Amino acid sequence: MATESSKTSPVIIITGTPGTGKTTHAQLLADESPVPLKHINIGDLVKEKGLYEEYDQEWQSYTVDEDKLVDELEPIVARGGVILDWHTCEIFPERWADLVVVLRCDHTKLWERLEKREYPLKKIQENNEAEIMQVVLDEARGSYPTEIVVELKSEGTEDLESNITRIVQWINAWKADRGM
Ligand code: DAT
Repeated sequence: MATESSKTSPVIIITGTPGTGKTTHAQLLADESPVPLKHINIGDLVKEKGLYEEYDQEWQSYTVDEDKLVDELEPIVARGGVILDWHTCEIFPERWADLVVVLRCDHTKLWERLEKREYPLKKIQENNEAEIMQVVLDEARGSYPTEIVVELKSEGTEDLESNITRIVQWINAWKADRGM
């Protein structure tokens, strides 16, 4: 669990299989949040800061240097007020997170979204299978206390809007709990 500190804004992890809508949610949440929240797209950060070991041509993705990534994020996360947007969450220490949102999407819809991204077939298949097997949800449940892990459907704009409303309500309750 996140340690009590002088944080005035929470740390929210938004995770899910690639294509489930993490970045879309994180951007909208950063805009609509009642407290300042900085959206950190981990994939972009890894590229920008060179926090990887190599680029895997076959999978067209970076092999992340997890120690470097955690070291880079530690001081930022300690201040609070961030949304961490990544397709995996188990490397983030349990104490970091106040809320972990796991986005879910029907696999047919997910396949279409990943095809539009022009992912190699192998990568589409792997991600699709991971979504069906709820790999990210199990990982989140295995890494954080059950009460802070929330599974949300992300298939259409109505889901997006209701999810953001729900997270904003959660942020208001988080503030109220701290007398803010
Ligand atoms: P991720 O960051 O998880 O890889 P994304 O936010 O880039 O996913 O979304 C992938 C595509 O799917 C993008 O074109 C936006 C669309 N999308 C995602 N969630 C959606 C939702 N709830 N309603 C409508 N479109 C959505």
